[in-house]
Amino acid sequence: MSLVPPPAPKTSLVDVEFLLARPLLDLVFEAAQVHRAHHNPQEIQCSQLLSVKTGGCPEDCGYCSQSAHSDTPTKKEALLSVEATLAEARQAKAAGADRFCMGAAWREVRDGSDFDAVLEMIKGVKELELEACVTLGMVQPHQAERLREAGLDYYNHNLDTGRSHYDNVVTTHSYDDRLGTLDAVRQAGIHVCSGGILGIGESSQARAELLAELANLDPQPESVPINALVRIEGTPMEDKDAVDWSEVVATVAAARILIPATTLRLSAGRGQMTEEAQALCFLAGANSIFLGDMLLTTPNPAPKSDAALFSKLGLRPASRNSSAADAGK
Ligand code: SAM
Ligand code: DTB
Ligand code: SF4
Repeated sequence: MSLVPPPAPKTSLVDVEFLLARPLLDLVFEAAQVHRAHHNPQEIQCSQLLSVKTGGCPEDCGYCSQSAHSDTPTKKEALLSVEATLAEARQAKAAGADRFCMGAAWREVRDGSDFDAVLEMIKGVKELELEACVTLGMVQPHQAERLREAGLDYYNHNLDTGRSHYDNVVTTHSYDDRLGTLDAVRQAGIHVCSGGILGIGESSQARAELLAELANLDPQPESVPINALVRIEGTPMEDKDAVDWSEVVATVAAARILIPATTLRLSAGRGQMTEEAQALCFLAGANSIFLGDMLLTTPNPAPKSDAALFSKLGLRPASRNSSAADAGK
């Protein structure tokens, strides 16, 4: 008799399409139950983002302000210094973030002085007792190992959309390239942060494909960002219709049901959502946001308005345990 455990059942495309087609409030109700079985529903993990290398990216991702293929208001800059980056990280910690995420507009990591500087940034962020996350484009296994050795907790690399739509969004790298990077990150023992964007011309099938692809990663990603397109002047997607709030809520709810243990981030696009729509996302299982005035190159809701929203909803940053939160009242 074989002692090899049977493979985990795969999430099929039909399963996800069925979920997304359910009446919205039924879906939210189930997602809220799954959420409460796996997480404290009052706690929201708070990350802060910083673009450490902005613009001039050789990739042609159609949504992105930083692609050299698009003429956008974002201009190319050199890599920030380690000192300037750590000064931002200190401020992020003081403002309540527990994770600092650094983004570089690179196609891929190249060995050399810039990568060495990013490794120093990661070490410095860890010394501040913050979790460290980076998003640097494609990485090879030996580079992922070096990131892990520097203390990196999370690597963000989104699948962005379903495989059938990917070539309509990017042509300079492939879906399998993205999966290869996620594999290198996973093999190095770094937590995987991978999600997608809504509103980039995808069909509901492509959305379902994305969720099935993420749910079938083994192990499932520890962090899943759901972004709604921030329309950037000069990109091929500047005139896309805004994604309806109900579709963001449904996607969040389906992701929570399919990937129950993950930290599910309501990521770019909150600035275009009402408080009520964000509240439904939190009810449906979103339990992470970016704090701070800026994402990478575009604005994020003001920290004051996020604090007011948390107060109305009885939410608190996950880094403040309940006794600390009570003491602060
Ligand atoms: N170069 C790296 C990469 O491609 O993974 C990292 C940077 S990229 C800005 C990280 C993610 O941000 C993208 O994969 C996409 O999901 C999201 N993103 C980028 N521009 C966006 C926009 N205009 N609106 C919403 N999300 C966006
Ligand atoms: C993710 O999924 N969203 C973040 C983070 N990972 C790196 C980036 C959002 C970028 C939004 C557009 C901008 O500010 O340039
Ligand atoms: Fe933007 Fe990243 Fe694509 Fe470069 S690889 S264009 S930074 S999303």
